Amino acid sequence: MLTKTSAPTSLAAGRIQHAGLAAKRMSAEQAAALIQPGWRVGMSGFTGAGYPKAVPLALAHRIEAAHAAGENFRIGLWTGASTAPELDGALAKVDGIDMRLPYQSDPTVRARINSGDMQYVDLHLSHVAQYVWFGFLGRLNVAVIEVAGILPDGRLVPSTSVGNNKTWIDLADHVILEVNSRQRAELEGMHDIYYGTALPPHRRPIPLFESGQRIGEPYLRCDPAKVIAVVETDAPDRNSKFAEPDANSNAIAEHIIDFLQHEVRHGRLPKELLPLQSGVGNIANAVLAGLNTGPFDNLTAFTEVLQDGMLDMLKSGKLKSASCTALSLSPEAAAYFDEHMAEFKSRIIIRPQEISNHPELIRRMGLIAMNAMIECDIYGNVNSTHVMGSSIMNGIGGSGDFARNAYLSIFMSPSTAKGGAISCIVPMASHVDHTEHDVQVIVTERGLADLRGLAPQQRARKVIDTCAHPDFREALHDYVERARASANGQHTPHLLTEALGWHERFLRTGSMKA
Ligand code: 0RQ
Repeated sequence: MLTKTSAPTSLAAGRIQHAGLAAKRMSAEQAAALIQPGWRVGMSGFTGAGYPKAVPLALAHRIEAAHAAGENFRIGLWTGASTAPELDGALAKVDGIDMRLPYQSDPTVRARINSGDMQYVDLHLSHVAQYVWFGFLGRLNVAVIEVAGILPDGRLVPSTSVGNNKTWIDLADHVILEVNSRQRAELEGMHDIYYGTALPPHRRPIPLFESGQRIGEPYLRCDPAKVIAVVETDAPDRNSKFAEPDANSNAIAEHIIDFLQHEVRHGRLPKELLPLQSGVGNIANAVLAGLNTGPFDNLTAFTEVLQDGMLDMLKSGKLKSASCTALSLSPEAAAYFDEHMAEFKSRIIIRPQEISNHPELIRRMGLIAMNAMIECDIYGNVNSTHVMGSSIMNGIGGSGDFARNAYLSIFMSPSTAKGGAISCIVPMASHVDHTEHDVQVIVTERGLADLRGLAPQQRARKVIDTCAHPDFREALHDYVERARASANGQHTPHLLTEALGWHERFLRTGSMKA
């Protein structure tokens, strides 16, 4: 159990200690007035943590007024990942975003993308920073970054996420800083910002060999001359609640724990496992809750998002340390974390997402990647992003970075959705984010299918018998049998006119059932 203490931080002397930057303080409205129509804006924020709270709202009001006056005003919005209603939601509501990247999860943004009003470029999270460095995405006009404070020499104490902030600050023509005094001063020292990345052909290995290792510095560097505005805020992160683990999530957690024990017994995993990566959402959180009462000790995590489940594991001591790029906590967990931050400091490392999601590091450390999915097909292709082939849910986020490069790549979902009308195991995935080549384990509440070393037809049998809901099992077997009888090849037999028929039937009748 952790005790409540506080540690001295240099921010005790004030949140804005650089005289030149203190002189650039202004209101959010004045700062938003500096952002021009058509600009590409790189904002901080990752899964509801560390996003700017005031300038995006002021910008949304400005855009709304411009539209009312008949003017065009939209921006390109780049972030770390999903943000919050005050940022994505507010800007999407006024139709202020022309193009958005990468991962988002806001209902208004989702509706705009799915109605065709907003362009969405869904990138692997590890690719974003390097694509901007490569010049693939054009010039970044301004960065709007939340920080916890500014030191006398202009270095920045990062907030509750790092995401792409280093890249945005390094590459943007201008920088607007939001200094949020609600973020605890004790965050200082928790971050590890690595400045050793370079562009090909000058890249060198990243010298990170263990998840708990620090290789950078605790502050973001920022040229004060680029800063055009400093805005003071005092507002909490989004901090969404997690659902209590339900029977399905608990069953999924049990299957995964059994499987990991089996792997330890067979000498394929050490008894303290390998660093854990856990995706977003309620199921991922429930699996962590299962691990917290499970048989493994001295665990480590190298992940993107630190959710409640991981904080509980740090609290209980099951987890020694956690490396992430963002916190994503419920209000209760955030309150606990705030009070006990000083003790967590040595065990939580918040890094840029180009490091937290780096394929080189994921492959080297041999992660156990556990991510949720929307559906998978009988051959093991996974859809993480699209509903019925066409509508975006959130985005691929980091799931592809981890799935391709992990030691073990596990995808999980309840066997059905929408009250049993949808089978999450389908003949053919209506969109593919993770191909059969990147998917080793599929798990639903029904069971866990270990697909390693299995050929497509063996995989199909395993996935159907182990993971599919009994309501759909017979129809899936029937599909495979008929495909085998008439497909043009026997490696991955499909009935091409029927393969997506289950999705089409759902759209027509409201159920995938025949
Ligand atoms: O819909 O919200 O209308 O009820 O999808 O489903 O079961 O609540 O699952 O919250 O764990 O999200 C894949 C979307 C799962 C998420 C996904 C409907 C279901 C519900 C949500 P409602 P659940 P979760 C690193 C890892 C991609 C990014 C990623 C995600 C809603 O995990 O975005 O993995 N992953 N990043 O009813 C139609 C189906 C469905 C379905 C579920 N087969 N068909 N609808 N739903 N299955 C972290 C980051 O990258 C930041």
